[in-house]
Amino acid sequence: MDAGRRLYRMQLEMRLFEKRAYDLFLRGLVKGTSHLSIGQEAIAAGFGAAMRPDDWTFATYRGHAHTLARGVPMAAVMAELLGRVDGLMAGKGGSMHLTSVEHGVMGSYAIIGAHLPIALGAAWSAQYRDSGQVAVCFFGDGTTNIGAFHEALNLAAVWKLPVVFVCENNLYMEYTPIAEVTAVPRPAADRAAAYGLEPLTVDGNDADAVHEVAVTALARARAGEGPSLVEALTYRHGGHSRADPAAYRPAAEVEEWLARDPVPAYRARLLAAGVPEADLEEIEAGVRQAVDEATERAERSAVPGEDLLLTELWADGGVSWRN
Ligand SMILES: Cc1ncc(C[n+]2csc(CCOP(=O)(O)OP(=O)(O)O)c2C)c(N)n1
Ligand SMILES: [Mg+2]
Repeated sequence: MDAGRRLYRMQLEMRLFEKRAYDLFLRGLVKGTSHLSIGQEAIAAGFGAAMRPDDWTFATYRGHAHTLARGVPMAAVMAELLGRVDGLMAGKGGSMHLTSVEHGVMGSYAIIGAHLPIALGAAWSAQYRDSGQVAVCFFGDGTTNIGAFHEALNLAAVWKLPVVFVCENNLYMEYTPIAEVTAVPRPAADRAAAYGLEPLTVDGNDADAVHEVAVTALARARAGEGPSLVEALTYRHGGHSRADPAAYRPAAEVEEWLARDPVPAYRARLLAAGVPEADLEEIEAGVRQAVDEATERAERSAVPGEDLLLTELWADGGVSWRN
């Protein structure tokens, strides 16, 4: 499959997977909360397509797309959302904690900013071992106002670590517009200079543009030239989490961004470039079938039994010495 078709397929997988996840939530099958990245798929796809299989992804609670972008099977992610034994973590983690070390998905972190220093640790290990691996760390605009963001950026720059920081600026934190609480218009790019980095912004709704930026940043990191900080401008179509109708957003703003939906825009670009409609329909039918199959497998999978309650838990044995 050529690069354009692949990027279209990846974005469509993310889109249809998350739409299905939302349907399953409405049916009461998805337990716990979940955060969709519908509207932001071009970023996960653009980076995912540019990364080497042994590179690492560090994601947030909004991490379904980033997990799929690394080739994690859809059925395992779907079953995890449903809390079933065939889930990625046997149903014990759920939507906000997707992890697959095998695919380089080094966790989804629900504490804002917590994973930036952790990504540095991975990058430091790659630098020490001279492995050529790169850590790619995704986070939101709101994260740029957390101390860990600044600490991580500074140390990454000082130690020239192979890490790419990707700020997905979707204009909102939970319910607060980022512009109301930030001293500069571009929360990530306008701060890059403080760490000796280039200010990089990209249209986060354009998978080709993101892919191009990703290829350059990854090559830089691999060549020992240190970190990059990319600010990708985008918009989430829905609310912050499943419980949020997002009524705080101006209707005109929502309209404007819906008109820039990355998935139909990419389809139109491929058509304009001469890709036959039938090829796109074939991709679409394939993705629809994959989502249906993943749903069926997830729904058929069993709910974890009590035997799993005490497996894969970590304890430091503290009770024996703390008191
Ligand atoms: C340290 C910390 N403070 C507050 C929260 C609550 N919280 C969860 S998501 C969120 C907004 C984050 O916004 P942003 O970084 O822009 O990411 P987005 O949800 O837009 O992808 C907040 C404040 C948290 N999870 N962790
Ligand atoms: Mg945000």
